[in-house]
Amino acid sequence: MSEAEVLYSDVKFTRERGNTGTASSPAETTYSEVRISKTQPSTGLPADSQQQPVSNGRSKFPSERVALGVVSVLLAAAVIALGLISHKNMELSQSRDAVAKNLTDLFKEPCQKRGGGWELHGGKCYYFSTDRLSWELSRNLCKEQHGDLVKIDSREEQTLLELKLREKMNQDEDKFWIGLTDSETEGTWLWADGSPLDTSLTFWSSGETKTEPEPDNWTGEDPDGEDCVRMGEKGRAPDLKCWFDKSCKEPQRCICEKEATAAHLKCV
Ligand SMILES: [Ca+2]
Ligand SMILES: [Ca+2]
Repeated sequence: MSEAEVLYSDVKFTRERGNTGTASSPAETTYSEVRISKTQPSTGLPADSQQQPVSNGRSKFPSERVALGVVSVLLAAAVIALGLISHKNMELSQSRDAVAKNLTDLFKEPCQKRGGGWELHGGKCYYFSTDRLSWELSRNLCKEQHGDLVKIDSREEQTLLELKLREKMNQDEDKFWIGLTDSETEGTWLWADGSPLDTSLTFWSSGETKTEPEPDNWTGEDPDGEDCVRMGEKGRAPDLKCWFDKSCKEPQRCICEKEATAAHLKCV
């Protein structure tokens, strides 16, 4: 055990003197350099050394503060990084949703417009009307929607349309106008755009129930004969042959066609 000393200087104590001398004034006695000993646990080190922990304690604070600062900076960086990652994930998610929606629009209902019902097939847009109109009014209907009555350019297109009409037709007479007519010159078939019919690419019905195959320019219904073409067989058409000439005045459903817009193959 060693002793640490605390110095209190000039401590004054007053003491009553009783009835001696001047009656009422107390005499003052001064005790200077009063020392009070206080016992402290001994470390076995010199006094200077015993004070070391205090000074060491102070010297530790800067390094702890530095450590805390580093941890704080790392935490802040981690929070910022998490925030950035979260934001990036949200952007990616939104982008993915937009792409998915575009793809859905492309393959589901790509040709919706006024009146609806445009369908994308083989890079072309088709509209299968439900209304029944004369050939001329049907053509106007297509033009109002920036198309025209369909022109069949290939066996593939005929195959596609023959198949689609089997789905669309409610009964065997429920046939559809196409853009083919010989109204200018009997027997000279032209497409609506004025181009001549390729005679190697025709699908006239063989007319199983009639004595003559199509086109027969039959006058039984209209004395002017039959100058417009409709197509479709509710059942499968033999070798895709399902074109019939018909009086242009008779109301029929129709197939409109137009180019898909190049950018996304949409029917707008
Ligand atoms: Ca005709
Ligand atoms: Ca006919």
